[in-house]
Amino acid sequence: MYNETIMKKTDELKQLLDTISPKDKICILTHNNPDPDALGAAFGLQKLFSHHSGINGDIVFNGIIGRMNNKQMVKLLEIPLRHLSAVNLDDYRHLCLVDSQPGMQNNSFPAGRPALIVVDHHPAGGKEFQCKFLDHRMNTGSTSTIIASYLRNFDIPVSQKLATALFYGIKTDTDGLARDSSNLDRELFFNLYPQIHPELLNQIETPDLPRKYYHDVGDAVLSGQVYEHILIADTDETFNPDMPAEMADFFLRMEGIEIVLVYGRYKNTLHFSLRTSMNGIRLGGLAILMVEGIGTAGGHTRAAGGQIPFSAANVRMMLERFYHFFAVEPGQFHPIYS
Ligand SMILES: [Mn+2]
Repeated sequence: MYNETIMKKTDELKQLLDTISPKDKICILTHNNPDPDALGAAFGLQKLFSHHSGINGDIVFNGIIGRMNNKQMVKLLEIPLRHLSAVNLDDYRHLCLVDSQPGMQNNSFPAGRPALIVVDHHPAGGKEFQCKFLDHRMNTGSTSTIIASYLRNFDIPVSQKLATALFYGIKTDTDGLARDSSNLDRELFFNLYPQIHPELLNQIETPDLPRKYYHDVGDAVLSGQVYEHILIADTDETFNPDMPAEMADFFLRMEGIEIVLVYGRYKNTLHFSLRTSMNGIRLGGLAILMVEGIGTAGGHTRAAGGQIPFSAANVRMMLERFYHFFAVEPGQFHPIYS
């Protein structure tokens, strides 16, 4: 069933690419603060353009490359990136967006401008947009999977570095096929594996960490408060805005903990991350609720996050909404060490 869809989509994409002039400037935009899946997908789509149409598209992102793993990925796999602040989107004839959709809060796609190609696996953002080619597959575990299947169907040779990027994108978004994965994810995961660079993948997955990292870990652990299966921690001032996300994953592994909120300040913004191992809670919706009127948020059912301008009042409001959602009170929480 899914193979039929892919073949149909492949034909549709081929027809579209054949209408593009090699002189056209193309921008491949990721969502803000791109994760490995967005980076892998963008890198793969760039290859599709260069191989099929002879166009060297620019990969453009907004925000930051946060996690140490993601920084290593970009560096070691030599993913050519441009920051949105260094380009003018009006200079591009065509805009593409991967791992997000125009109109969603988590990307910088210019409002009202039509897209050439949009490939995503997140729930629709509810806003209408114009697009020549849309591949939106919510039952697929990663956008890298979809892009990798195009490269395979187009018979485009994939370098070791690109294979590693796509593989790492699939691996991180599906937790190594342990969650949210489809047959297509499995297929491409195993198809790419013999082509990856194992040493580089290892250096991406376990990068050297600066001492500041351990300082943030200390803050998070010492501030951690637990009530029943809920844990809340404050990483305070962080060296990297992705620390709350990293610490949220870390705390979710604690025995008995099923819901985690970690927040921390980076410059003048408070970043927070939500994680759960439970079914039936829609964390993306909760994150949006927590920032209503004060910030931006988004995410999946089991992982979500957001940002608000840092102020005591904003932090209080965000926390109050979290407590209210789970019908708990701050006084019920106790330090991890107690
Ligand atoms: Mn993704």
